[in-house]
Amino acid sequence: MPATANVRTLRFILLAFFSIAVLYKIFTSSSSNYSPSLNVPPAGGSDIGKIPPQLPKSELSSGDTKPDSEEDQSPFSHGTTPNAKNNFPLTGTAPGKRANATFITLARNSDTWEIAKSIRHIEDRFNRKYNYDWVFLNDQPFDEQFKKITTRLVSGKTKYGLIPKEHWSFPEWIDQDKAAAVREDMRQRKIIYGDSVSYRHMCRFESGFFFEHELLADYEFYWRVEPSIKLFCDVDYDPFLYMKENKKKYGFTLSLYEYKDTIPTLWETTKKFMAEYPHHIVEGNSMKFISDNDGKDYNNCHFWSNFEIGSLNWLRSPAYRDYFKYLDRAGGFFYERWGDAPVHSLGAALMLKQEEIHFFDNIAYWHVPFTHCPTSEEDREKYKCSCNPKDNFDWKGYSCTSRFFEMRGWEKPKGWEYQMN
Ligand SMILES: Nc1nc2c(ncn2[C@@H]2O[C@H](COP(=O)(O)OP(=O)(O)OP(=O)(O)O)[C@@H](O)[C@H]2O)c(=O)[nH]1
Ligand SMILES: [Mg+2]
Repeated sequence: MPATANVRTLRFILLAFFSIAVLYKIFTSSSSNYSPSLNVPPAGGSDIGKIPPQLPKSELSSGDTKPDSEEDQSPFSHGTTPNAKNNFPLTGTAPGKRANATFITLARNSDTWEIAKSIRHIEDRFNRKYNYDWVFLNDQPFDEQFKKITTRLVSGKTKYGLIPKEHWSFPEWIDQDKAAAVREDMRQRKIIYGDSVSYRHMCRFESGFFFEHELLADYEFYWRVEPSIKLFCDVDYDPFLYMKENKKKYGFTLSLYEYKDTIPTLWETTKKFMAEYPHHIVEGNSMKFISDNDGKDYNNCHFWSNFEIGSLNWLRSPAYRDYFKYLDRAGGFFYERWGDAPVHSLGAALMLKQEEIHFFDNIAYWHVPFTHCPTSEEDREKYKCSCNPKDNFDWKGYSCTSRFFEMRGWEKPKGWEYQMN
């Protein structure tokens, strides 16, 4: 072999040796970050070129959930403001008695995932500790997927009911041509849901029939839950028991003005009912909440019925049943587009005493597009609320809650002025 070839071979060997040494250094120094605490085998020449070791799954998860005793020594506790532990009591089933009550949801199979979200809000903030039942109603049979997902999420018993045909159809006295002409007119005037038949069946059902369903027969109180709602605060007391023990019949969180074009003759019809059934109108009612001139006109104020905690016994009373039958005969669910919110509200305002209607100020609630967030800073702290108080609708121009407070002679809570706009 010529001398120049020997020199080249020697240079190549030296270069290769040098490269291997550099690579060895790189791999051993990077893997040393893992090795001391996680039992990674010591890096050696045989590991060069292999994939660096991964964190074992068991180590990853145990890092997230440290035993309590270790918590105070955590490096992350320095420079933070940890909550006192007893502010977050361990959760379990709340002790004590329960009311005879259930959640109630009207939904379609296509609402599965939106009602799933609502259920998680209710369960996480309240029901996982109280385990109340949940009744689901539908005008079509619920499919297996709906039942599977909702049963999985509810901590109480779930029950699924089909709505009887006569509660979800046109009564025989409705003139179909007249009803169709109204829908076409409302479509042209772009009135929301104005051309919808199913929305009208829904409003009529929620106004007068849901509480007649056999699955609700044995319950005394209900809490209505719609798809896509949110709760922002813990509900760490039992609102059903509160209703029972304080003789409340109807509870709300949001109130507002109804869209006049959907109820042109609802008040005239209600006035006729009042004249024919004066014994159903109670003394000490809430006429002041719904009228500014002692009943001559309706000011369109109503409680927003997508959230309600109420007494089924009241809805099943002769007074409310007579009222619904009277309205149904008049045909306004189909010749106009009467909503269940003003119907329940007028019924509650006229047939209940003021003290029987409860404002659930400490239940922070959202249904598109309105938020109820407690005005009081103390409540928002006590119930661990995540809502921005500026979003609170109560004191804004389109809300009727100020009127409710005025009627009751209540002072508005501290800080309400900052939430007006
Ligand atoms: N089974 C069934 N449920 C319905 C139907 N239409 C509406 N619902 C339910 O009735 C309730 C009210 O309907 P929504 O569509 O939420 O009416 P809304 O709250 O006035 O309007 P949104 O602003 O769209 O929420 C909800 O619980 C719906 O899931 C229907 O055709 N069949
Ligand atoms: Mg809704």
